[in-house]
Amino acid sequence: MAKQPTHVDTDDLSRRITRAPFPGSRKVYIDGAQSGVRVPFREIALTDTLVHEGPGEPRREPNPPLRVYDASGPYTDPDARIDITRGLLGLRTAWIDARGDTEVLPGLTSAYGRERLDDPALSALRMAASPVLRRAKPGANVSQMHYARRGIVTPEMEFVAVRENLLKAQLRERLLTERLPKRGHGFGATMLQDITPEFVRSEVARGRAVIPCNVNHPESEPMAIGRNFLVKVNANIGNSAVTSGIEEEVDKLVWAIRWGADTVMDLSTGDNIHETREWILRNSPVPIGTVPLYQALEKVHGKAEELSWPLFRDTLIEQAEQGVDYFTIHAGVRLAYVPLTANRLTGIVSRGGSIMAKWCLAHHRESFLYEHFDEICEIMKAYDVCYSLGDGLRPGSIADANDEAQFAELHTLGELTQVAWKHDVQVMIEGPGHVPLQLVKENVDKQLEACFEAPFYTLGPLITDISPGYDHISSAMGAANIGWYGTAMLCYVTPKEHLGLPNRDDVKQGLIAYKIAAHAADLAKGFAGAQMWDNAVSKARFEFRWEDQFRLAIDPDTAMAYHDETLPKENAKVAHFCSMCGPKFCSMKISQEVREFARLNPAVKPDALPVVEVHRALGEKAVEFRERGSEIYL
Ligand code: IRN
Ligand code: FE2
Repeated sequence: MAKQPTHVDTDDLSRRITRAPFPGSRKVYIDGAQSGVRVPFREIALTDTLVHEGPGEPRREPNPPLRVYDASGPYTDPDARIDITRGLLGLRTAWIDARGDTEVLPGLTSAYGRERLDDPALSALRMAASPVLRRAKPGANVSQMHYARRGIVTPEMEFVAVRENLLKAQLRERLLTERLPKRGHGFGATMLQDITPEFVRSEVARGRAVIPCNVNHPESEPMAIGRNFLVKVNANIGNSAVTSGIEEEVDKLVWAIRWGADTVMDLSTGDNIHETREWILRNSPVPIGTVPLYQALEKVHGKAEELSWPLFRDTLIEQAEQGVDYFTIHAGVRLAYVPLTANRLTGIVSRGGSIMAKWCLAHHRESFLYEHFDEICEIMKAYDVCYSLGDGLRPGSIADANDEAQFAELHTLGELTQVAWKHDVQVMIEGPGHVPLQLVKENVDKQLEACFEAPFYTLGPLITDISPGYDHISSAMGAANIGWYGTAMLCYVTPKEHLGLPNRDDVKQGLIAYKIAAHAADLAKGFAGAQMWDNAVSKARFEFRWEDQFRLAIDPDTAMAYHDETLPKENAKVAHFCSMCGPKFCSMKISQEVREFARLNPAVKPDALPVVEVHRALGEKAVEFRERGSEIYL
């Protein structure tokens, strides 16, 4: 056991946090038209294409900068002032107050929260400022779904619309100015229809999308999870009893969002869960999720059978008051389903699921989460916490995929979705786990039907069990597929899965793998504009604009480091080859020369002459080419 930390080393924390903008990129903000929202993007500057037309200086053709979705928050904006000890500015505070349906609380009202605050021994673990706490006025419901269903477009919805519409707006702009061919620019099922604030509202109203945004987490930049929006990625962080402190976890948060995490879950199970979560929430521009059951179990010293509804309820209030945006609630693990797992190869692999199964068996009673579900909804709507209904019976091996236990639970999750929706509480549904490729699609089809299109949020799935150490790869393969079929958010898996607590580097590896999977799914779904990014990379590659290729890469640092490993010199950045094929075997270079040759020798164009003539002309050109010394590799 690590010894209990007694203070937070803020110097160490400030030193750890990575705050540089991405290479060649700047943060830009686009204003919404309705409620003064200011939505951040990353703009990647590109260099000119050099067109060589005969001797002399090449002609320069500019490449317009590319704007991409950016969830990294103020950390990548050099102009933003950040004080980690006080937390980020409350972007949404004014929006929340303007609605007039919340009241300010005198302080934490949960018994446990008050206990922590009253304990002087914990003062050195606290942040320099404590936030203003809010809750719905008696009888009010402050969930985005509630507003949406009453026809209200909130600033949160408008923010999401601007964010999600960026690709389409940019594509349209480019089509006008650049007259791009329609083929291959990301036209597809979703076409070029704008994502309007009204569209976001309607998706939230019908439960097909969620905007997790607790009124006590005003620091968050609103984002949507739903299958008509870009596919999102969640990263899990959090300490455990054996390793890591608050400094490391806050650093992991900032690091995770730098590499593209759209939401982060704090799965801490070790010491000081309450304080760790406070540091994470106050410094997070992305929604934060938790599994409240983990902390509840800590409170009863790991004895599942000692859990109770009042204790769990107090934990929910504690976390809702701190600002957690979504809760994993394993309410689908019903007493009757536990025996269905008896013949499984790997039983129950969900932590939350196994805790609930143990409680149900120990008391031989129906789950208190299932029985008190309406009361949980009352808490959720008082702060706008979104459900992430846990898949406590998900398969933990290829052998157990798509079995009776898994689908029995899924149907209960569907039933609970309707209960939550009666309260106008937002819901997403968690999914597997371990599933072989050929069974992946069935998971999405069944989920959409059983849960009335509530957003699906899956853990991978791993498509094989043989990959310890590389589970980020085998699960990203499953994730790309399940995302393509309609999963709205992908929970990352790191290389440490099944082996240990991920460190900083594992977090990055997991995220990169999942950003690739999510983007691949966006492409496959035909999200208009998604392919602009691919085209920009490919054009830079074909034109040997190395710097552009690096900065457009999903991980610019690694792309550049790998290139420079063999060709570190500055002049290699303009060379028309890399060390993989060398100067003589670069297919891109050869095909550029073929094009150039054809352009300068229009007579050899096959359709310009009769076939015999073409052959003669080609023969002549071949002789001429060889006579000039076959000098194409200059
Ligand atoms: C996502 C989909 N299915 C499970 N997850 C995530 O797994 C869930 O959101 C949480 O972050 C993590 C741990 O869940 P269990 O093991 O307690 O079910
Ligand atoms: Fe697993």
